[in-house]
Amino acid sequence: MTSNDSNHPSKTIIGISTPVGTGAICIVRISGKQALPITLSLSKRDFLKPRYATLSFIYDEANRPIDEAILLYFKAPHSYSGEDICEIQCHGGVLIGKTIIQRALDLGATLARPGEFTKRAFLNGKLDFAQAQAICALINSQSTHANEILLRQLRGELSEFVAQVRAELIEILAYSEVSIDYSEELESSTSMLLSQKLLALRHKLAVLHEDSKHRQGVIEGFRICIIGKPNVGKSSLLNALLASPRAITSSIPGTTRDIIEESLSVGGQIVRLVDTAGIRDSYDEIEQIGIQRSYLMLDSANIILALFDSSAPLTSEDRTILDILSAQRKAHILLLLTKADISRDSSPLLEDFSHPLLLSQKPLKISATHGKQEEFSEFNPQQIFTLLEEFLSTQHSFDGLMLTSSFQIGCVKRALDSIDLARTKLEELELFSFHINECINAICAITEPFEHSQMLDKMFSEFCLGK
Ligand SMILES: Nc1nc2c(ncn2[C@@H]2O[C@H](COP(=O)(O)OP(=O)(O)OP(=O)(O)O)[C@@H](O)[C@H]2O)c(=O)[nH]1
Ligand SMILES: [Mg+2]
Repeated sequence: MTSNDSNHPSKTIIGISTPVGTGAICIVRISGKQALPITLSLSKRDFLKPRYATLSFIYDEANRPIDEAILLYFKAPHSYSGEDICEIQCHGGVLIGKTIIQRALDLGATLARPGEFTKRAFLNGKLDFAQAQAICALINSQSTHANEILLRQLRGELSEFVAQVRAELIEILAYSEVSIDYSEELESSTSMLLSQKLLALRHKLAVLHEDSKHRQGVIEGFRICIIGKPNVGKSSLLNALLASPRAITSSIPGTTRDIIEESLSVGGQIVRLVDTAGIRDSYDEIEQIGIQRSYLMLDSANIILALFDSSAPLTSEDRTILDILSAQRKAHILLLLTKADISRDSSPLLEDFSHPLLLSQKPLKISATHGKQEEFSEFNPQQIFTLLEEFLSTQHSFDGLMLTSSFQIGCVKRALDSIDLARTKLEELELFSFHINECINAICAITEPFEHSQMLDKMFSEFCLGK
């Protein structure tokens, strides 16, 4: 990084912190050594008292007023970024804020990149990385439950957990290092003790990892994915749940080629509902791409609505899908038997219910189109909504510690892998120490991912502008 880089810490950055568009006020934020001089030049004032609101005009280069605004000065290090920060609360709209920014750029400021104020706060020790991520997620949060979890993370709950795990690992490392220095092997009682400590730690991390993986949707928004072989009725179900003919349906297998994603309200919570291309072996190049996307959606789903045609025998395509579903461990699966209006009780599918997944839960029979039998003549999606609501409410009743991003979940997974490797090396202390050190690095990356500056740039760039 050179000092010419726009995000070099020596530069004074400026950005609009409020959403772009028409609104009562617009907040322009300036952070860095020149924040105060630039704001004084803009307002033609001699000084600003820290933490006091000052009503002042802002002027252009020809001394014409641009706007009347409220100025706030936060003196370093008592500011969000840890640097001098000035906030100019001008009137809203698109023009005034941009004009002030242009004038400040002429006076030496540099445009902030997305997330750069928070990145500076992190680099200046005002926040650790978990807290910075919590802020990013809070801004994008769509539910009050997610807010509660993220506020706890912002207050340092996850950071404390990381510090505690780190301390336990360092204690384990100390035993090993002392033994390397003196005896090169562990006494059997020490070896037993370390093994027990590692096992307890592993359990704690594994529980956190599993809980968080299953509840990722609480923070990131739940994604419900409709999966099944071609022609099983996926798009018809999507349309029925949305109460709108969003997707094309037809009796030709392979009608849906791409992902169709729509928002849906379930019990007052907005979720994403995804229709996919039917999974089967296909020689059609475009259909193959669609099927690949179906697999990707399966990986990212929190809930899978797995469809099987109750009017026909189970096929090899169904079995492939059942095997895929059995192998995945993240999403909650709801099994639905479609076309119940034309299925008979003696349907071959019901006799073929030997797959463990089909035996593990009672599938719900549905009919997404107007059918022949009276009882299914009108599909009532309420049954599915009720099941979805029940699942979502179990997710929200959880109030334990939670990892709130894929990055944090990945860190804990790496820590678990290192613990597993360390436990196999209790007789080879150099290697044991190596894996414990790896584990410390993995877990500490949640709060201090210092070793990857490019990754930091990428992660902060996902923040919104002006934050
Ligand atoms: N009788 C009856 N027909 C249905 C039902 N659901 C869907 N169908 C019919 O089954 C055919 C396939 O429905 P789609 O919803 O297009 O199936 P799909 O799974 O999206 O198919 P692909 O997009 O090809 O993967 C259409 O002719 C629908 O009208 C149902 O519950 N009962
Ligand atoms: Mg379809």
